[in-house]
Parts: sequence; C-alpha cells; structure tokens
Amino acid sequence: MNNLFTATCLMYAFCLVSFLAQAQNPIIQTAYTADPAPMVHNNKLYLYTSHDEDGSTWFTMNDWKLYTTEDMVNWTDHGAILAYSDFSWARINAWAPQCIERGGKFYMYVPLTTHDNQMAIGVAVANSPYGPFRDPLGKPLIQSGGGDIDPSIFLDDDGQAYLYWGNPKSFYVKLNEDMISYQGEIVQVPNTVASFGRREGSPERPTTYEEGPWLYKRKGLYYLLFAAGPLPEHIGYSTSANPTGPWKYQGVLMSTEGSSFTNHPGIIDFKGKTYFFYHNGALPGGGGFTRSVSVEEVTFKKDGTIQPMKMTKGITRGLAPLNPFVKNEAETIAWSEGVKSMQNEKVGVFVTALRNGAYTKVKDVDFRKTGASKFTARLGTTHNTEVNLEVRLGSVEGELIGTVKAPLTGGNDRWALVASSVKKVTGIHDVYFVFKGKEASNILFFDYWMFSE
Ligand code: FUB
Repeated sequence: MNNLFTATCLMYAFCLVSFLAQAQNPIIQTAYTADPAPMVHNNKLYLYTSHDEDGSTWFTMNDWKLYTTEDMVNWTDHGAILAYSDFSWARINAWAPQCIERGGKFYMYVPLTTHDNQMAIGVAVANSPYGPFRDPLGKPLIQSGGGDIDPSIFLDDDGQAYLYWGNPKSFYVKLNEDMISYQGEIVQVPNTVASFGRREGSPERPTTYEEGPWLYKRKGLYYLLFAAGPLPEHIGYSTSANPTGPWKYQGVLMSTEGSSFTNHPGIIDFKGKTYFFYHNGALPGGGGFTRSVSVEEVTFKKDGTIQPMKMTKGITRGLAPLNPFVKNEAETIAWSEGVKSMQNEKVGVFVTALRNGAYTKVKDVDFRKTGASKFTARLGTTHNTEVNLEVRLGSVEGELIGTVKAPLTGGNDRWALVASSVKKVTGIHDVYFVFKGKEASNILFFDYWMFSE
C-alpha cells in the first residue's frame, strides 16, 4: 500500500513537473497580472495588464504593467508604465486598462477610485507605447456614477472611436478625434436577454453581462466580449452589424475555470492569427486577488462565430525564432520558476533569482549553422559564496554548455559584465538560464545576455 502510494505520488509529481516544463500559460510568471489588454503596433504585440500585488487579499492594485512579444512565446517585461498615483484625482484601484494608438500618440484608458470613493475612468497620453504616460485632463474623462470601470476603446475604420465600459451596466460613448473628450450623451446598452443571454435565478440581474467589455471587429462584424455572471465569471460574447448594437448574444466563449472568481477578455489579430487573452489564478500562490494572464489562439467558424475555448497550457509553437547574437533582456522569458521581475533607475527591469534552482527559459533560440561559443551577461549578487548562472539546452537539467560565476557587486544598483566561453552550440534550442547558489534568498540579479561566435 505504502509503495503504491509513493509510486502514485511520484507519478503525479513527474506529471506536474513535465506539464510545467512545457507550459506557456500563464504567460507571465514573474508577477501577478490581470485584465489583459493587447495592442498591436509596428509588428509587435503590446500587452498592458493590471497588477495584483504579491500576497493580496483584496484588489490591491497600484500600477499597470507592459509586456511585449514578437513571437507569442517569449515575453519581455517593461515594468510598471503607469500608476494610480500618476492621476492627482485618484486614490486607489489601478484596475482593468486598455491602450490604443491614434496619430502617433498612445491613449491609455483606466478605471480608478477618486478621493471621494467614486469609480471613474481616466485617460493618460504618451508619445510611445512604453510611456511616459501623462494625464492631460487632470480629472476623470468619465464619471457617471454608474459603475465606471473596465474601459474598452475601439477605433473604427471610419475614424470614429468608441469607449465601452461598466459594471453592472454597460455603457458607451463616442469619443472626439482628440481621444480625450467625447461627443453626445453617454448611452446605456439595453441590457436584454437577446443581447447578453439569460442569467438564471437573479431577477435584479436578468442577463449574464457583468463587466469587462471588449469591442473587436472582423470582416465587418462587430464582437462585444464580456466577463459574464454569476460569479465565478465566465466569458460570453455578442455580435452586431454596428459598433453600437443592437447586440445578439452568441453564447459562452470560455466557461468558468481556474481559481479566480473574475475573468477578463482581450482579443486581437496579430501576424495573420487571432489571439484571446484572459486571466485565472493558475500561478503558485494564485487566486482571485493574485491572478495571472494567459492566451489562446482563436478559431472562427464559417459564420463568423467563435469556437469556444478552454484554458490550456498555451501556445507551444512560436511565430519566429529568437536571435541570440544581439543584446537580449533577462526579462525576456518564455517560462520561469523562482524568479521575480524588479525595476530600478539604474538598469530598468531586471530579474532576481529568488532561490537555488530558479530558472528562466527562452524559447526557439536560433544559433544558426555557424553557432556560438561565447556567452556574455550582465549580472550581480550580494553574496560572497559561490553563485552561478548555468546555461543549459532543452530543459532545466538539459545539456550544460557553460557556467558563469556571478560577480559580487553588492546590490542590484551595481552590475558587472561577465563573459565566458561555452561549448559550441548550433541550430535552434530552448535555452535555460539556471541559477545555483547556497544562499536562502535573492541569490542573483540578471539584466541582459548575448551569445557570440
Ligand atoms: O482587476 C480588477 C477588476 O476585476 C476588473 O476591473 C474587473 O474586470 C475584474 O477583472
């Protein structure tokens, strides 16, 4: 019996380890992220997210983060690019954002709680998708008193921009060309069963519409995705021939799954495919207030409706290989364990290995036929015991092609460039940077890396 129990436990442990080793979802493991808002600009996907603080037991959310990818499997962390404290009129609650580009400027719409405890929607503007974003109004753009959260911005082909938002009701307004003011009245979307589906057993909430609207257009058809109730949320969607409805409910897009009682949709076309972003509580320590963002590839049926999706281990095939012969940020990661992203004024975003055996993985690294035999990295540690960065291929325990000793720099504001020869490597590999050291915590800081011939 004991042997059987031990064998079963070992089998489960093995399955979990091999699942994690192959997993791409959640796509960010170095922080808790929620409310994904994808944007495509110049062939790059920008993913703005809200940010659940570590150990949160409520929506403790202070800033918004940005991640980018060119291949859908390696994600670069650009840190916090806007905070509630950047809005003089806001007190707390950096909730679900969305960013859009118009005429070379980037407009970020965000919900916040005002000093008199009302939810309101603000807008911040930047000349670059990375910021810095500034509040041009010095006051909310929307404060209707009716659940002003979860703004979704959509720019139609004719140049008209629409802002949707709201919980428990859904509203929209037409924005002016300046994107920081609106025209006409705020319109409440009729909350009918035909538009949003029937919610059972809740006369005061007749439809499944809950929050988190996301407006999207494909082949002339408009889609309104939304987080749907009752709690725990699922994702539903509706379609229309117009950006303002009337909306026709099309059913459940993603059923309730995972350990978060909220979910939040974001959908976007990128490099010939369509991707659906959502969140759950799948990271270690994850739950309703410590969420993590995931992504699935979308399949459309012939009639334009969307094939419903489950939460999977994610996208395993990247769109393009990664070039190791240029400077790559340590915070460009396909998968990691035991690692946190941090940022400071000295180097911007960097990663900290929290423990012995922590690692980051970079997927589909193309060393070409000519190959690489030298590795350079910017590192640091505060420990005078030996701390190493191992370069391995294929898995955390895969072939060791080189080991670099982290220099004792004394802090993450002090760094050293270290170069080392590695066993010659050619072709395409997943590269694992594995951090080894005896100390109990924060064993090593890692800023960037590159290979050379
Ligand atoms: O992240 C805070 C709130 O939780 C969002 O505004 C909602 O959409 C839900 O995800």
